Amino acid sequence: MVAQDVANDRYLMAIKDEQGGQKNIRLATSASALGPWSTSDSIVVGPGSGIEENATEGPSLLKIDDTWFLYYDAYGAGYLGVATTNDSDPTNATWENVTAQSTMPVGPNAHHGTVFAAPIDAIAFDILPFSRSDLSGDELINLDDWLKFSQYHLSDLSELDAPLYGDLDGDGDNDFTDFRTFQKDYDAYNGNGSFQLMLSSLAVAVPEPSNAVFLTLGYLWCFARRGRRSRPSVRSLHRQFKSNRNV
Ligand SMILES: [Ca+2]
Ligand SMILES: [Ca+2]
Repeated sequence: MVAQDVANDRYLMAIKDEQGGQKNIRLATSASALGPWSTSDSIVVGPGSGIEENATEGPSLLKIDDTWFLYYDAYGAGYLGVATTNDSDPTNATWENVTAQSTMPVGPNAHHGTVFAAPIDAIAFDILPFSRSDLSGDELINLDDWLKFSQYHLSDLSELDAPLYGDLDGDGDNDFTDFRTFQKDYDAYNGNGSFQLMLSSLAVAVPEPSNAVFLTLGYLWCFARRGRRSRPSVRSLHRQFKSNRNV
């Protein structure tokens, strides 16, 4: 599969290399989508990589924001996987196996596949790809889920069924990583910018605010004050949120 590497003014092709019976996946580069191609020495997944030592094939490559995703069929081990890197040069990068944090097709007939980015409403998918952020279980990602997430943000989840209280990456807590994931899922399901719009709507009219809403309002108040000087980053918003929770 060919993907455009805009940052490096080139094209990338994820290939299966079977030389010497290796059956691993590497990246090739070219100035043109039509080639000629130069294959990188670096192995992303498969024998010789640090991610999967069994045979792999069927790669599909995609970049979202600053992250490259390489999906692969680890048919030697019997699963579909995905590895990511944020390196500016993915042909000479350290890749991370994020399969355990992803929702991948399973079953005996799940092989290969091609990935592409598309608006959720354009392909008529339901909530399934983002269902981890549907904390209320109503097959929607909306205000109710945010209120539940924010209520348990930075809380000890050891006595709870953690995924239902905002532990979206399965490491037993509801922290900044989970916050970023919730924000991305919310925007992916409702449209880019919808998370910020939802927060803004809380600032103007909430009939009988719960404790969680009060926290959110405090969060937004800090955001508004800082916004007069400059637009805060997501990380700085989180710091303020964390500060409000500790009051
Ligand atoms: Ca929900
Ligand atoms: Ca977590």
